[in-house]
Amino acid sequence: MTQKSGTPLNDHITPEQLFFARRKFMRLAAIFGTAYALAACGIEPKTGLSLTPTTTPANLQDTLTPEESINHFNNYYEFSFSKNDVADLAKNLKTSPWQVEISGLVGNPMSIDAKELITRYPAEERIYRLRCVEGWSMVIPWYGFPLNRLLADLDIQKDARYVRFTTLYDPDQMPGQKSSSFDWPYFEGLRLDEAQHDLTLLAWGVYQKPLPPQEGAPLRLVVPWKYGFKSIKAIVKIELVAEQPATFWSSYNPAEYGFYANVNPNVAHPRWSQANEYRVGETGQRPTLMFNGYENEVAFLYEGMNLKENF
Ligand SMILES: Nc1nc2c(c(=O)[nH]1)N[C@H]1C(S)=C(S)[C@@H](COP(=O)(O)O)O[C@H]1N2
Ligand SMILES: [Mo]
Repeated sequence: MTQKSGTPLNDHITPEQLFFARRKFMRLAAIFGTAYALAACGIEPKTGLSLTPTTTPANLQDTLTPEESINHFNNYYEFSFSKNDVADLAKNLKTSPWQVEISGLVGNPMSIDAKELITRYPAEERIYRLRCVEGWSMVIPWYGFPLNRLLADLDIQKDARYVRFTTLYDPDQMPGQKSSSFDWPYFEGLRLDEAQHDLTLLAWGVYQKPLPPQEGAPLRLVVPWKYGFKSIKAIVKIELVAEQPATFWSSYNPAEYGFYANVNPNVAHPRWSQANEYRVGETGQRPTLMFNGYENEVAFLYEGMNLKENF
């Protein structure tokens, strides 16, 4: 069974919903075909699906953001700066075959097709909040597997302290990469212990379907306690490295975007407050929570650190 770290179930996830999720998962296996069904076989038969939803403070009603909104309100600068245009501009992205290189300070480097990688690890549904640094948020039902499962198979060398991720570079398919304002391809990084945290997900599905291109198909990162820009899409490379890697937004504007990018209502962006957020589909604002509401799970990672300096 893949659920560990005692992540409590949401108050709002009822047994009926768990049952429903299980039935949906059976459908998911059918949608994805044999390979994915095989992945499903790795899961304890009684449960059928390892549900590891977010921990939600009792006073916060987290409703899933509609699929339509999730799929048509996207940040993906490889395609457009305009959130509503991404879905259409990305729709022909060729996501198979898709080679992922896993390299750097590991005993077991590999180059593996995304489909094969995905089928190696049992699928889990993870309902996570996503909070963009711009001040909007969603609640998204992802499918994927914890990155730590893959990391455990790599024979990580002892001087590896960070993980670096890179997006596909293909300006013909990703016209935004023809713009010289940015240092393409998109690149991101996590400290190794952040990457190994059970909440850190490699996602390949959303709403019981494979990720659509605009959502980062075929494989993306989801780090729910950090601003959305850490959750890099369309990953082609995962490297274990010794030094803190440079990251896309921090390289573009180091005064405004840091390496850590932990959601923090007490540390304002230089140009706007981060105290509140707009939940897509709602009216008005709601308060932004420390570490996006995952404080109990992740605060230990930053004990003794100055979060204003390490923003
Ligand atoms: N490769 C790549 N990954 C990316 C981005 C991007 O422009 N390119 N945008 C980031 C930002 S700013 C956010 S908020 C999330 C948005 O994810 P969504 O479109 O699935 O909501 O993706 C992140 N991952
Ligand atoms: Mo974002």
